[in-house]
Amino acid sequence: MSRWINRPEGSNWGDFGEDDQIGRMNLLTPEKRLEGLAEVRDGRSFTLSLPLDYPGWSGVVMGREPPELLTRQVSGRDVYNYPFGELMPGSRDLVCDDAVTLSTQYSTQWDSLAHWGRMFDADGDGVEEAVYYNGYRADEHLVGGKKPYAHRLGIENLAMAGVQGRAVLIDLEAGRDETGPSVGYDAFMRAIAAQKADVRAGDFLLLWGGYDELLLSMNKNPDSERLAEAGVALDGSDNRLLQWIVDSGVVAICSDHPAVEQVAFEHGRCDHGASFLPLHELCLFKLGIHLGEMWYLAELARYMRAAGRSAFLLTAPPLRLPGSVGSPVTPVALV
Ligand code: UVW
Repeated sequence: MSRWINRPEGSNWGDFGEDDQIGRMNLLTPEKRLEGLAEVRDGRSFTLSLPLDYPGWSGVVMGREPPELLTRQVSGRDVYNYPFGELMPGSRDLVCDDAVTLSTQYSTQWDSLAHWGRMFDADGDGVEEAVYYNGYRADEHLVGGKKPYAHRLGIENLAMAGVQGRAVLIDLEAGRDETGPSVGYDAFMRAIAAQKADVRAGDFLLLWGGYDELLLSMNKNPDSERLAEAGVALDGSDNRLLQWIVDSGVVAICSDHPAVEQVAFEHGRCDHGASFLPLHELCLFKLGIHLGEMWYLAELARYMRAAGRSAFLLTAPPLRLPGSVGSPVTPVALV
């Protein structure tokens, strides 16, 4: 039985198949991967992750906490500098192991399509229900009916999609005017034109606005007000910009900003029916475009600017963590 009768206006639900769980990643074909490979000219690589204990705040976004390393014990001893001779007499080996508790979306991360849903009458009975991309529900996937939750649209789908292909980095500063950190359609077009960037269907779109360097300079003691004032990000309320995303065919959008789009917390409310984060709604809920957040892009951006280039090969698989809504990621750009 189909999960939906009504699909949201402007969505592509069903276009990639009734049970599709990866959305636009379907456009990442073998040809696109070869296009990515063809952009490699210098053989230099850039690691696009922050240290995962950044930003340094605690509980600020959806209760997310920094990672906590733990040491396990065997026979009452920490498995740290552990003499293996305790288990195997005669051995002179030493072992260190550890464990970690991790908010999967605390730092450099992928949002899976399970991250953002909305209330919508998908089954056409006049009553709204809680649904996600392609009509998937969250509540039917509990493991044994209780926590931990495991979402069928979770990050494992992305992990198995082979996250490697042609990417284009846009330096948002190049198009921005002095009116603030919000980048709408006009400023975005100016940035693309200034770089003569060629964004194609099937590409990963990476956006740099300088948030990463500011955050690093704060040494895990982030000044949220300064970050909000300086954090260059897309204006998710600009319909022309949203339409550009629809038309572009990009498979994912990744940014050094923690939300990719500006977050208007100060309004304290949404107009009835509106989304609090319209770009999240368009990308994760309607079109199946994965979002990458808090990526470290500064070094790559400077290198590409100096070289007069924008495109490269991106490799960025998330953890293959079944059921998880998000994942830390250590993306690599090969230029
Ligand atoms: C929120 O959870 C507010 O969004 P994200 O981490 O995707 O920016």
